[in-house]
Amino acid sequence: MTLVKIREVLDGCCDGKKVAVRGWVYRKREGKTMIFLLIRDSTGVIQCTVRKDSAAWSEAERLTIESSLTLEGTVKSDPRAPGGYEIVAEAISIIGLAELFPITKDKSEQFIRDVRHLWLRSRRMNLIMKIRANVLGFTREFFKSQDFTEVSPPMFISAAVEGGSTLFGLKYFDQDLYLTQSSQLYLEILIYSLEKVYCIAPSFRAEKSRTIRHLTEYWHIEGEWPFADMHDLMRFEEELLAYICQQTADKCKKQLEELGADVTKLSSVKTPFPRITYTEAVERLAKKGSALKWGDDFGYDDEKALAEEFNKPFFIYDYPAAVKAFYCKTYREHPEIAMSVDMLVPRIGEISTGGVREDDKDTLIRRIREMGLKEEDYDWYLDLRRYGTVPHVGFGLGLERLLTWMLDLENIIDAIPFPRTTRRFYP
Ligand code: AMO
Repeated sequence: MTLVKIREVLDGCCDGKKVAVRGWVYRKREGKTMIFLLIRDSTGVIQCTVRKDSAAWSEAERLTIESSLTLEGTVKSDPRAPGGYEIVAEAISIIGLAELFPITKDKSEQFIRDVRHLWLRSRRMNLIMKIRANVLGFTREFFKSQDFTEVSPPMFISAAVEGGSTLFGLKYFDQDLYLTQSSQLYLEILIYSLEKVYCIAPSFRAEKSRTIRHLTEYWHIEGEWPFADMHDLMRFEEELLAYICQQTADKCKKQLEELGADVTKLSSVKTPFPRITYTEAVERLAKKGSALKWGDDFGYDDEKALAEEFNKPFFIYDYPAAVKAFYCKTYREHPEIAMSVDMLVPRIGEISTGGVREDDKDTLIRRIREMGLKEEDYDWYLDLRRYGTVPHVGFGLGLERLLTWMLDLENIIDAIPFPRTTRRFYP
């Protein structure tokens, strides 16, 4: 008897063979002479049948949903079985008999969110988490192919990156510190040693927004490199996104289909992406009846309206400096415009922000003061402009926003196993 993973049975490698599978009871249906079990492991779900005259019958009768077990039997191809194969059970050994499992079909969305630790066993969450892991893998592959070095920035920080309103403060022994909102400033330090760097790390935002695209803790894919301009940046970002989407469509096709996601949407992501300036975006919105004026920041509804027109990923660049962070470089002849770029996708709006960083010490000091920040908090950051300053660019892409779009998820909370929002932090 060989111990196999369920995927191997479903792939047709075990037809007619005696096998053992180890997993959990996903569903159970009891008839007078036959018990149907759906058994799941990390790789899939297989139908198992237990006949009344089999030695496995008495154990099968005791089995409850989510009990763990080892089941031995013979694999049989059967077009009626989901996946085309079933195991005719000969022996069952119960490992952990489950108490009455609280998740049943009639349970509300609210309840399912409250028992996240159990809901993560669902087929849906299993598929999402696997695709998420693959997306992280493709991201690393792409950065590596472009000679980037992966680095590990700190999560405890002493000054804001993205403005004070979304900072989480904490007591660090007897000091006041914060949780990082972005690793950008630390990546900027590292370019002076490693040049092209990236990280995939958590970012924290004390954001009260209750939308389908906000978490208080999310995973941030951030890249930074020297001797590059806005066009290099946009080219890099679109190539990264196209690579991730195409690899996912190709390598995760089965999982995407089972999840009901649109594979063609992903395989058709091709470079170059459309690019419009902020000014053009404001004009487009005005044509749709929006009252937004030049200088205002876009809200979620504006972004969605713009994204509807393109129906695929696109860029908006050259934003008003006043709505962007202190580190954004501005045009010498147009100091009111920042060399900043957002990538947007349908339904979600912005999934990444990036730009050229201010590399002139005096201009940076002026921007820090104008934004009401304390110069002394950024002394080390100013050192980077004191000692061998270089033009450089970078961006941050929110992993969960990306997945929400890629997998057509209704809400960002399903893109991460343990979502943190204003109201959710359990377990
Ligand atoms: P920004 O603040 O725009 O820019 O964040 C970059 C990207 O992070 C994601 N994101 C979020 N995802 C989930 N929940 C949130 N609350 C949330 N907030 C942001 C989005 C967003 O596009 N340092 C700059 C980027 C740069 O210029 O390099 C930054 O953090 O996908």
